[in-house]
Amino acid sequence: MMKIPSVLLLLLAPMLASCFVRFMPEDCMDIHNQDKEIQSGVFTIYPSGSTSAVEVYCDMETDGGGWTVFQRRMDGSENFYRPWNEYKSGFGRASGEYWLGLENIYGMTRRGSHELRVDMEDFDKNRANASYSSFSIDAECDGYALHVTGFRNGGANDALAPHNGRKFSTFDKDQDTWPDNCAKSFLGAFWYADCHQTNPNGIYRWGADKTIHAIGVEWSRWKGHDYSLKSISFMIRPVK
Ligand SMILES: [Ca+2]
Repeated sequence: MMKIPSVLLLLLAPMLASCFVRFMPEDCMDIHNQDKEIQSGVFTIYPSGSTSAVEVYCDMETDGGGWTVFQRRMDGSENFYRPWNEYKSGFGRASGEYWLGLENIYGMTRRGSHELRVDMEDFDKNRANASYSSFSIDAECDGYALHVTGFRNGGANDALAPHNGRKFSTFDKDQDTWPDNCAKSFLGAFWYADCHQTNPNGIYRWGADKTIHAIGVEWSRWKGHDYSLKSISFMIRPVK
């Protein structure tokens, strides 16, 4: 067998490596753009560079597809009453209920314009959605403040308007505009104001429940403050 001089291997190494550049999608739109036929499911994306690999659920069908889901409730299997560090880095499983993490959401939206779509379902199989033509969040030093405008009604009405411009709060980090602690009072974590018109990270309660006011997984402008939804998801994609 012919021996290849080691010095030649050293020279060839960068060339060989360059032939195997890994596909590292920044979001679900990158995956969708590479293969328009690919179906919804769990994929690995790199929202903030090569060391930021994270699993997400990609919606490749709704309104043309390419959506990266950053929040999803569907069966009450995951605990969403969690501290700041977990909302910062993310938790749960991409195949089920999860929160992608504020740092990952920031990493995605800082690169350019994004739109947001919120889909929800009640326990009687009714569905509704709310879309926003512009969505971004600030960096952690600015409280991951929410910027959402351009509402389009898909039957759910607008429950996010009062949250526009608000910082993110958890039970252990109160950045809301209320004298008390919204996250503690309504058992969630969100861009609370004083306090909320939607509480997607609240307590999963299987439908109508007035026992404790407004702590459920709710979108008040659709089902009121005392109805906890069967499912809700927040997803974003870049806007050209
Ligand atoms: Ca407060």
